[in-house]
Amino acid sequence: MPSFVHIADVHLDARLRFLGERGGQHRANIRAAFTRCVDLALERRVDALLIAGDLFDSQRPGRGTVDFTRQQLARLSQAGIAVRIVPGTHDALTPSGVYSWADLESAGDVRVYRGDGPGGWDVEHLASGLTIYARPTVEKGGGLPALQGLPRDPAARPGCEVALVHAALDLGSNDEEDYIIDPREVESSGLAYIAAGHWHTPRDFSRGQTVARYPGSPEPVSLDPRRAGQALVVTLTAGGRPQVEPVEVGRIRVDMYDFDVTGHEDEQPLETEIARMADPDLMLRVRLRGSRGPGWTRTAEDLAAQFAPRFFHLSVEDNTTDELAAAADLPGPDAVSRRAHLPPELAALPPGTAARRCIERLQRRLEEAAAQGDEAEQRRVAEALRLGLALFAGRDPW
Ligand SMILES: [Mn+2]
Repeated sequence: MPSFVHIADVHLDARLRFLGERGGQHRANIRAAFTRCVDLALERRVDALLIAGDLFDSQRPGRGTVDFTRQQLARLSQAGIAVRIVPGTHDALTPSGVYSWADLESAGDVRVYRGDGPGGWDVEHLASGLTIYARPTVEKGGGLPALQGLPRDPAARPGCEVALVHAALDLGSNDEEDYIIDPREVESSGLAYIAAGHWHTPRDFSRGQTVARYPGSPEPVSLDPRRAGQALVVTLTAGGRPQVEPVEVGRIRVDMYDFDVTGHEDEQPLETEIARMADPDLMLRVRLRGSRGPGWTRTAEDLAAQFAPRFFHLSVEDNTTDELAAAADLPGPDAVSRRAHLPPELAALPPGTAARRCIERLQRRLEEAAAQGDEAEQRRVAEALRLGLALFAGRDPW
């Protein structure tokens, strides 16, 4: 029976502004993780590598990155392993987008799905027996059902039908900018496997007979402490459920540490804790809250500067009561960038809820605005974020 490696959301050439000078190093980590995905496919002698969108972080990755990608894909082609790619949201199929000029197909048995069939679907039968249904992201999904109009082919081999999609799982909080996967659609799809991308953390959303997975990003591309770092080895079975084996391919972990300064005479206990967590492969977000005693002399910036060399990345956010009150003023550049990544109330919102997704979406917009240098938009979104966080946390924002 056919087997494949399923990855998504690699985000090659991500900007990673939050990492400052370390950004280049982490871009190298992301490349290395992608190389390990290719190695994995070669080692396991699978039939295909399926990439479920956001292989590239933008439509304009560097030439060097595109060449690197082509070389990696060529290694697979030379071993007889097919590569199939569906454009995602960052690398959507647009007239001048990355897939219009990167020429990945010249690497060999590589295909980027362009949605040439009815309803924007591509249907392909691979020599291994695998049937792939794919619909590229051509523009924002507009909240459309991701599996709508999927043209099941009666000629497909039983148990070998796979959908390759880049879409958000619908947990009751639709984001109208994405394609949406309704869990009920999963169950009624009749597919063996749904190879999904879009979520940067692994998730199993199998329903009924259909196995459905997000592999998450091979390396983290934000300070989201939920896990990343996996590729999935999927083996289809005759008459049974596909078997999925997650394999670690990432190097860097992200973690978050909340520290309440209330009742501590000075910063010594905090310093001890940070030192205990030191790890050169860890991105750590330390968040301070509570009210400081008079013995505290060092700022969050001082602490971050002292301990940063012992981590891959360290941020220390000062969310003590006074600081928060100050941050409630109209945001200056520092407050904007702080909120872009690290709103303290966000952790209180359970993952997957409408509130959480709303705030995360605003964060993304804020990062995009910052990346584009659009200050007016930054202020507008920062204000929306401030109000949203306060309201969701049950505070009076005014
Ligand atoms: Mn992505």
